[in-house]
Amino acid sequence: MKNVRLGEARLYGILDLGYVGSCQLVDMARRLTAPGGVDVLQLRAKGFSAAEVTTFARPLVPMTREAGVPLIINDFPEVALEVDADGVHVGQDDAQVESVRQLLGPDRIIGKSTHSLEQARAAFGQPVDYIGFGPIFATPTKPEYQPIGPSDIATVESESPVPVFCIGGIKRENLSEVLGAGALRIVIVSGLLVAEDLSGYLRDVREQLNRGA
Ligand code: TZP
Ligand code: MG
Repeated sequence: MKNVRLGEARLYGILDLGYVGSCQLVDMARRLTAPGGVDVLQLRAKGFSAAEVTTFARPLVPMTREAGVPLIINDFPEVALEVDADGVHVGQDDAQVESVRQLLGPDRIIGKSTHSLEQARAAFGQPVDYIGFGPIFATPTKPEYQPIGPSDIATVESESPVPVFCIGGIKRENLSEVLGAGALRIVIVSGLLVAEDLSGYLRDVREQLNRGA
């Protein structure tokens, strides 16, 4: 819920069913949210129905709550409400944020994807708690999107009234470039989900985030 301090979050992970099988969701969520892990976790299940996403989300709610990590549901506000998740993430083509806010009430987190400086500025006037900004680099996780590069990160960071999570093709290997461009918070999807040594990967990323640019 909102009492989670989103502003202090630096690392956002996504359980993406494109990389994780439904049977591995709980185990991967546990590993991602262990101490030293992600600060926010999203469930992203493209191509699955609301009923399926509800089934995936249910066991994640008590375990993420126990870990103190907010759980955000991609695309399905009604599922977030049904399973009592902490919030929802909507894209440019999803429901209007105002109607999602009306459905979820004031206390749940709403995040919105933005893919340009213009879309980010438009989101600043909406009842969102954070924005995603990207894809910064090309990524197989969202292949149909043109990467926007790191050049507008500093402007978005300086203008945004809400936390900004830079996303898209961000890995341990290019993180310093993103931080150097002014990013304060990042999302890593495939980098974490396919890491051979997840805890080592998380440790390296957190070290870089703590060190800053
Ligand atoms: N939105 C913009 S880029 C992206 C999303 C969901 C995918 C990011 O995934 P990865 O694997 O970290 O590049
Ligand atoms: Mg969406």
